[in-house]
Amino acid sequence: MIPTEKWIINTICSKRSLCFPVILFLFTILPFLSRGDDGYRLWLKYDKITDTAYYRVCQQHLQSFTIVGSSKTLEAAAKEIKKGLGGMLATDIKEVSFRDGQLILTKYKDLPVRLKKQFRQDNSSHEEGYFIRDIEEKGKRKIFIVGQEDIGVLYGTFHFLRTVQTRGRLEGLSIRNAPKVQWRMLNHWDNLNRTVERGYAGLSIWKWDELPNKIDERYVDYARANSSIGINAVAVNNVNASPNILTQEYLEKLAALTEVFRPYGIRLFISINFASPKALSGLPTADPFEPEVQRWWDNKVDEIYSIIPDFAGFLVKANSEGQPGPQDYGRSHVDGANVLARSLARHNGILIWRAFVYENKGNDRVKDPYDEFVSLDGQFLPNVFVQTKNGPLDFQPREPYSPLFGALPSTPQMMEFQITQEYTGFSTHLVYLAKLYKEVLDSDTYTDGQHAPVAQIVDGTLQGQSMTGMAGVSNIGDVQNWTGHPFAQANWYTFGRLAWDHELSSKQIAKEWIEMTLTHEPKAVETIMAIMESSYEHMVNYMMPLGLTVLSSGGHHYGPQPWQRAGFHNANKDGIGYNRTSTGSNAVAQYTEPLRRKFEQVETCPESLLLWFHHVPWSYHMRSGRTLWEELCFKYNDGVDGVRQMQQQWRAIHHQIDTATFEQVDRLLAEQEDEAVWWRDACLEYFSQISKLAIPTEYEAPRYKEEDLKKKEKQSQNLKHYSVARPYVMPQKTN
Ligand code: BDP
Repeated sequence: MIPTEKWIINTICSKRSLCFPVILFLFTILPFLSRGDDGYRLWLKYDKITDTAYYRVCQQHLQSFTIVGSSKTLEAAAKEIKKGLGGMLATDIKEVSFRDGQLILTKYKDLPVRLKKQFRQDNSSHEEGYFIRDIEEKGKRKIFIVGQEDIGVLYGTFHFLRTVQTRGRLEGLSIRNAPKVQWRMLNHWDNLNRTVERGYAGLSIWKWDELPNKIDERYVDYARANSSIGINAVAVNNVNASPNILTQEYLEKLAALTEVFRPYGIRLFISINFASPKALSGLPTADPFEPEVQRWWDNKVDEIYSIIPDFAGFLVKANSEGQPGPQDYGRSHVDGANVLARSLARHNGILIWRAFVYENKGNDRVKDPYDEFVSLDGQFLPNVFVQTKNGPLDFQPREPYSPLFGALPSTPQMMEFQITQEYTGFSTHLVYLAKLYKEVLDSDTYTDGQHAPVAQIVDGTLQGQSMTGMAGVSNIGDVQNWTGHPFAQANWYTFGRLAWDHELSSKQIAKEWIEMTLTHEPKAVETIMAIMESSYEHMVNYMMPLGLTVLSSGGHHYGPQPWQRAGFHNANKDGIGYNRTSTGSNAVAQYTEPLRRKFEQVETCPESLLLWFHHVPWSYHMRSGRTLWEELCFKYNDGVDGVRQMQQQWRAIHHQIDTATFEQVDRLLAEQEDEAVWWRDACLEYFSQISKLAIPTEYEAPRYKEEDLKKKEKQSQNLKHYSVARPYVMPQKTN
């Protein structure tokens, strides 16, 4: 039990002479002592093990370690062991000789011959792979963490620490692991002025003005956290990219970051602006067919590699939402991508070209990525990835998977998920996104007429792609706990874990994260798991149920504004929804059979996507027996009830949670409840006016009436702390 401030003061005051100086001292330090967990350590908490039986086992077997070989990566592994086990056992972990070590960290090739033989079956040929084995050697128990390369040793170390953090059994430990996807990547949408596009957790963690001279400790902890979940690449700046990232000044800053990333196996990408040759060197054009443009990129790429020898490559948003691109010169995406890819290939660099393109020509924009890219399949150079958002529209709460997955058999395709919650509640709402990621990865594409989940296209097993990757748009900022909402950390965590192994279940990942981050008390773990597992569907229900999309405000996307979004929901007095069948935009034709037929028929279309594919009469009979209008009312109210249930569940376990964290989440859940009600009231009020149908009386009366909604809408326009898009605007040339 931690003594309260009052108790301490009373006790001391009973000894008069001590009273004044001690009180003065306590007032100075108490605010720091009682602050609680600030969330900075993320899931790498390493607090002392309180389960005495487990503690004893660890104390007996994990007092000392040996590291075979030397490199910065192995040093990082040793540091992590000392920090991790040192924290959990509350003791110093000693580095000792091979003979005495209880825990051995080594590469396979550095093992003595007899052990190499013994472990032959376990060895993974994957360069990032590792195995962990508990064996008895000459009467002593030893745990081996063995990597194919140094980075495998580090990944194995994090896996081992996770095992202890989640109180896994050590006896007979036998683990063999390697990632399923090659590039597991975070994409930061961080601007060079430190604002973060769609970031809700403060400013960018990259302090460009201090770099390259000052290395913030946070960079190291960022690298540790990423490495612990297997992330091996980051693009540090916004896809709406400033050309300045390519100046020598910034390249030097970037080089300093790579020094921090390298030991942790993290490779650097940057987002570039396609018109950089014009903006930086005054070339008259950025036309990819102009030899001087190719030369410019060659020189720039050479310069980058002379400063950052293991530079990974470029990420490019071109001809999308006002960004410059090859189409400005009548060239195709292939033409644009290949000019950059050619320069990068000379150094084994990679180009990631985004498929998020749409023209705003009044057509159904969800068709654009497929229409633009399918005909280009097979024409990109081998070092080009096409990066495709999970759905065909834009990170909405629920979309069908993007039909580009499966449709580019000769092009490596990188999945792009959003971790930051642009359309899913900012950093105010508790929404566990593993559910969304899994739903997409598990979607059957029926490519080539066979069962083929999106995951098998992403990991290359179905179409034999040589490069594979998964990217997540980061939710990280410079606030103390990195992500704003403490549960938003779980989305960063889950993204990394799924990118490493998409077969893990959302439950499994949630359990790990909870035990590493919040509590080990079984009842509380169960309850939090239930909260997390249900949270995604609640959010879909109170924001955009039944396949509705983009009902959020324009610009900042905070809060509901369905009255401004008619083009997305098409509600009128007869019905609601976007007709994407053959009688409408025919986007359904982009899916293979039997999906096409399934989506085309209103009777067979999954109700969760009904209004994505169909315009449906308000009186349509749903499977529940309700009419569509009644179902909509039910869903919105159900979503709100879901949040209230999460509040109750959370309150029921407050004794098992650190006080500061408990209170923060409790406050946020109250805000989430209010915003869920706001969403429900705004959407139902508006759709009720359009459909001329009343909200059934069985539901609670709205909290927000029309005039309140207007007020809220106005207020939200002025919310400064909600980050908004600040695309880079090309400077006007004056001469
Ligand atoms: C949209 C965001 C916008 C991004 C864009 C993108 O609103 O800020 O720039 O996606 O992915 O969802 O490029």
